[in-house]
Amino acid sequence: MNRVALETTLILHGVPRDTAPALARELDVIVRAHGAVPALCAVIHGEPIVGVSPAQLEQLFAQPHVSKLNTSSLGPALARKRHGATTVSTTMELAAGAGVRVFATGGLGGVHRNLAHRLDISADLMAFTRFPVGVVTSGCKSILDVANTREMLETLGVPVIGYRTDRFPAFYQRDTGAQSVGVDARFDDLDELAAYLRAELARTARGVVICNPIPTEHEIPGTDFDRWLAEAHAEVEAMAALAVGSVGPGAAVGRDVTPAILGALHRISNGATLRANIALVKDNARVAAELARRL
Ligand code: PSU
Ligand code: MN
Repeated sequence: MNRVALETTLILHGVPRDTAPALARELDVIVRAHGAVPALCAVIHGEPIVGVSPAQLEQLFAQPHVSKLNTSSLGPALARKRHGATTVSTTMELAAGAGVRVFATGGLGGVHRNLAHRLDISADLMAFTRFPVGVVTSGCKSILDVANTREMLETLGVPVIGYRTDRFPAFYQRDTGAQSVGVDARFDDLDELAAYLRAELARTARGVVICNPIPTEHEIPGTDFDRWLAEAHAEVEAMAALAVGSVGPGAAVGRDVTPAILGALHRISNGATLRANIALVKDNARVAAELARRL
């Protein structure tokens, strides 16, 4: 049925609340304009939904807080009839269960930096070994350890495909310069990519990472980004340090790290990272729709 799964964590936690409803609408329009049917995923009152209605989305926006669910916290949220935002891992789980084979996101979760201090690896990566969905993504967020995230996908045996690129992109950047890492195969033609994807998903129970780098005109220069990221990390770490051993407000550990750093970056960069984020997600929705239409 040409459906394209979309996630709600990006909408509810990845961008500021005042931009979120417009982004959700735009993604819906883009997917339809390219010949596919959007299926926004979420958990509402413990019900897994693949194709959230506008009224249900309103309901989520009206909540003061909606938990970000990964594959480990999905089950308890269902059992307790909670609301939840799906991340890449849980959107893949719901999409696979509903027979949706293509999903558009912004960037994957991955291996966080500073591994020696704390082991923090997103459940997104493991999800690719279990759910047969092609995920169109601009690589993994450059707030992560991009090279080690790419290595981890290799270790897990997950195919990493470059759409019109042979580098593994780093979200705000098409490539990571000196740290640049490659993909398993490059496809320039959507028909050929769709044929490969159809065969791969039918042959294995694995997902496929389809890298679509940020459009060149929206790329953020690496030197600007590195400066902003250093500031954002310092802020988030200072907050976390303040809260150690207490339940202090502002503590960002575990699954709160990604939204905290993204939020700090959007602020520090004066909205530049937010604009880039929105641009790349929209382009990924377009490519995902083009693929879904061909499956
Ligand atoms: N892409 C974005 N913004 C986001 C995310 C992805 O452009 O907010 C979300 C995705 O839902 C992804 C999650 O699954 O961040 C990763 O979180 P963690 O590192 O805690 O696994
Ligand atoms: Mn994590």
